[in-house]
Amino acid sequence: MNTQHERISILGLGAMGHALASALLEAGREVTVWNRTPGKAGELVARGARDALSVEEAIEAGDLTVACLLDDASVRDTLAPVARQLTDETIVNLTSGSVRQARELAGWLKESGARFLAGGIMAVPPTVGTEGAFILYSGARDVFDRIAPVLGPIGLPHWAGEDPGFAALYDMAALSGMYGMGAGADHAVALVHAEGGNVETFKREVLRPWMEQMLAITVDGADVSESVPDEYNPAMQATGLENILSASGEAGVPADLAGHLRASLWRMRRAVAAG
Ligand code: FVH
Repeated sequence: MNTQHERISILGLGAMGHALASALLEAGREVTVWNRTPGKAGELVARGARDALSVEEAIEAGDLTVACLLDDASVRDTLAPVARQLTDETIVNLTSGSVRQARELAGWLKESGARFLAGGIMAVPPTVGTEGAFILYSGARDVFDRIAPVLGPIGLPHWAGEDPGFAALYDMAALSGMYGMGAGADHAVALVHAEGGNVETFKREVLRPWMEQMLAITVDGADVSESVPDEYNPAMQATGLENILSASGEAGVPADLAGHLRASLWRMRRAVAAG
């Protein structure tokens, strides 16, 4: 089938689902959208999207259906009632989740007779469809080969392997790297703040250029082994790390990067609880 003429249905019009639909419309694709809470499709409909009244209608309207919902449970909630309609349908799940969830969903959809691809979106809503955005996919290679050009406008398709859990694996691992970087940055500004420095100036003039300079070296140096290559000069690195711990102790800032991750989680949970 001609890529341009494949009809795409999007389940979920949160910030990300909306951005996906928008990028596909922009590229001239035929798009149908569905959202649990009605009334979110207005601008997309004005640009040519069809607003489905039910999940059944959305799946029926598309040659392939993309789910972009909150979590694995919401995907199950949405697809379980229409399980019998899924035979021979192509479902691409771009909802974030764990490796196990992706494998289990793949198994369940296979039993339902659907063709399935799991995905992970390496973009945020404003960067969907822009240079640098890419989408991880894993599952059946023939499904990937078919849908990659169709969904190309949302981000560069990246094949992560036949195991349906691998898109989630790479997604979660990459997010861990990102949040770890964030935890390091949180710790850095906490130190500067505790010692009376100007956080904004520090971020702009020191932290950002330094992290940009060190990004490739940090990623290339990531390792699971206990050994340290000689060229890393372990004695110098050990002194450097001791200096950070001393500076943290003097400033009264816990040098516990996992603690910064937990603090971020609690900050998000408090925001959710506050509505
Ligand atoms: N936004 C981002 O920056 C990240 C970037 C990387 C990928 N993530 C993942 O994308 C999924 C969707 O994220 P989102 O930003 O669109 O999330 P929300 O704006 O909160 O929208 C959530 C949608 O899910 C629907 N929904 C929630 N629960 C259910 C349910 N039980 N049954 C059916 N639909 C459900 C919700 O519908 P409604 O509340 O409007 O009725 C929204 O459409 C996510 O996995 C990210 O991790 C985004």
